[in-house]
Amino acid sequence: MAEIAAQPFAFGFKPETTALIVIDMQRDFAEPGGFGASLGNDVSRVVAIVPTVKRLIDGFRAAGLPVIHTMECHRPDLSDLPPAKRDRGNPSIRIGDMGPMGRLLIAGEPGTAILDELAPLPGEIVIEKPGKGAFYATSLSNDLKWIGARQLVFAGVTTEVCVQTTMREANDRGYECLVAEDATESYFPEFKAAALAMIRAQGAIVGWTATTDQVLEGIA
Ligand code: TIU
Repeated sequence: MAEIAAQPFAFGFKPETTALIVIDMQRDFAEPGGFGASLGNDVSRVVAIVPTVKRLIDGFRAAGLPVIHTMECHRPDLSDLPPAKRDRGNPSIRIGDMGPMGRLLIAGEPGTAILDELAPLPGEIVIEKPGKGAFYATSLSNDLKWIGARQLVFAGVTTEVCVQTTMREANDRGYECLVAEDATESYFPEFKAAALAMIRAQGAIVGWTATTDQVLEGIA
């Protein structure tokens, strides 16, 4: 068993059963005019982690380990968008409405794309997900079984929404989960800190946390 120095204690993993999941590093969460900004958020915090996420992705690729990307998005006819999600909050424009980068959070629209710097390579798994969690209504469970993954490293946005929801889903499905602390971000620094703290509390009740350097050192 290899190890990543982590909190609350070392994360044991087998390289051959470990994958990276990069959550929702899309223009819609990182650029003005996207979904995140429509909710009133300052998106600059998301932009700031892009180089770190890239370093993590590059490390997994260099080690020959799988990189999986997710995208929060909906069908153009909105048939997978529950009114409870569309009507949430008091946004300036809603999911499916036309914005400066196309229709918000709709598959195939320019704003829904993964940021150019973090674009998936041909052959990497890309999960389009209608929920906050990446397991709900997607092929992720089957994909992870197919590649034989048992340990999952997480990066992406936002820490307390889609990253944490997916980690909790993965934890309940028997995966050992670690989130890279500096390769995830929230629009609310206090929510990020709280999410990381609650993930690793109680003896890693939901998972482990480590820096990108610690992860890269562990998988090298
Ligand atoms: N990807 C993700 O976290 N979706 C969100 O809607 N996050 C918010 O923090 N709004």
